Amino acid sequence: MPFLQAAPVLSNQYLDDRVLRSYLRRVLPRTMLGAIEPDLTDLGEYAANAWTLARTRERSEPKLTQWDVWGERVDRIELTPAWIAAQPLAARHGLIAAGHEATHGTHARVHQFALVYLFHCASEFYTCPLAMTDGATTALKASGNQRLIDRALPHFLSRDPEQFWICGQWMTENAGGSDVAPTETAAREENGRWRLYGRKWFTSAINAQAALALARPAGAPAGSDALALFYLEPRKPDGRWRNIVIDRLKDKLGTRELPTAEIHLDGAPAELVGEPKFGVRQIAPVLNITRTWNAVGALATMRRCIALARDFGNRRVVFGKPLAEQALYQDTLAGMQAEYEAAFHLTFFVTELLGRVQCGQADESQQNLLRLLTPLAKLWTGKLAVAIASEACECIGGVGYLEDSGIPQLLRDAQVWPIWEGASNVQALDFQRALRAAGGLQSLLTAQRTILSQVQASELEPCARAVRMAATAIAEWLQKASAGERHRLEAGGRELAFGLARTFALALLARHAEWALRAENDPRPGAAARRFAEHRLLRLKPDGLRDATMLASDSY
Ligand code: MFK
Repeated sequence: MPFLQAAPVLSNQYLDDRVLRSYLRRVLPRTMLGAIEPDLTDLGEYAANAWTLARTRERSEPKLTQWDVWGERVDRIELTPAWIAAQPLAARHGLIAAGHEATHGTHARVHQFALVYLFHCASEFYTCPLAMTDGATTALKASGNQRLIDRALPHFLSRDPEQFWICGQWMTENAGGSDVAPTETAAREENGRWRLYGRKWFTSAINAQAALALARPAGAPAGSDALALFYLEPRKPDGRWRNIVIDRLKDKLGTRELPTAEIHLDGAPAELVGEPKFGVRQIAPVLNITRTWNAVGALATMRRCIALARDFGNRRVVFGKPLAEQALYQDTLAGMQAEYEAAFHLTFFVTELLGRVQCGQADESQQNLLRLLTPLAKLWTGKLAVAIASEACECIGGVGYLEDSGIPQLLRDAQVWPIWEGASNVQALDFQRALRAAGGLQSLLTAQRTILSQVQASELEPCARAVRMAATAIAEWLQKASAGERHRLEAGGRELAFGLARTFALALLARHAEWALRAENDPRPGAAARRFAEHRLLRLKPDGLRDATMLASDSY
């Protein structure tokens, strides 16, 4: 008998998901859950099958053909089979619509993001344009531009695959990604119509039927305040580009199925979304929505990696018994699971807040809380997804390092979470921007205390204690850092953001554990909370700047 290893398999990704299902039972009305469960089950089945299918067929990537055989510039893009399947699937499951429809009131966002979480790993990052489309929907609604609302939203929110459109977000240029102030794309008004001229350096999902772009109106001063936000439909009904040239598709570490392009705009017709300035303020709703999608996608990556490592542990026998029965393997999985469960509750709490804010049912403190927690969730989950993907790769060992196991792709793809939509340091700085606007941590600390007051079980006391101790340490650190120069606070910004995210997440996980114990007699969330509390919550440095300048510029 030759030595064989059994490949990990996935069962229905909804029915098999204890964490998601337990959470939905707590937060959703029973009738609503009953109504949406068949759809969640369908997507869970699709996700499991897509994993098997992806392992058995030839890998494909989008292909750009710039010239046709007769010498005409065509810039035609062929999409992967999963991308072709994704558009009708996204429309039919309402992956954007569900988040905006009134049917489930304030629960609309929880419903939508449960769908997104199940779909993401089967989507080959089709969730990227979906995220941008959701963001564009939110930004256009906020703009009050009725013409564009009437034009674009019926497409973005359609459940009809024939009508459904996706929307790109064209911000990044050669001169700047994190900092958009040096944007060089110019907008000129010609014969009563705006036209854009310039180069966009990263345009994700270039096949989108619409896009939002930042550009500087001719004659406007330098700086980011002078940028304006424009809406475009990049192609004519016959598919030809409207004064846009696709220079190339990017050769990326991961997300290779996603057609990310470098483009030239050579008089592309566009429409102003709002006033011809303050475009960053107008595109900010897109950033906050896509950052939420980012956190949900990162969570989906973690869940997928843990599911594969766990299943592998049941199949792989070493030293005479399955890995799953070995103490150190169990301990490794437990650590991953605890981190993921905490991240899950933080991320889905953000979606709950988003639903309430969107329905006008959030007071000022809850609005502040959403603004504060969004960059924290994006920052922490992005980093954690890479760590968990790396750990899962190691769990599966040598085979996990081989391309056709599918695990390296998960690891490479995971690396995008901390980068796009603003890298970790951008999130840390955005959190400080939000903190200044909110006038401090009050809304976050008050919410955390309220959540913690619902944790009564004695077995969860170590968790409550860990939250209280961390909150005190953070408040003291912040008070000291805020009293100094701003760059001292900035230097500690990453650790402050991680610490707050982890502490708030522990409070949420402990609250869910309390409910699970009482309502379902399930001790597992409590075990996850205790385990997470044992992990380090904070790594605040007494002085973020001490030694940093010297070490950062180190050379022989
Ligand atoms: C499942 C898949 C999900 C992910 C898919 C994503 C795929 C998309 C791929 C990409 O396109 S990646 C490119 C994304 N680019 C970024 O995320 C940009 C990163 N940089 C930042 O976020 C910077 O912080 C920013 C460009 C916003 C800095 O710009 P400014 O102009 O220097 O900032 P400033 O002056 O502080 O803010 C201008 C206004 O915007 C202010 O409002 P007011 O004018 O009313 O004072 C800010 O408060 C507001 N603002 C900025 N960020 C905000 C915000 N408001 C709300 N929320 C925010 N996050």
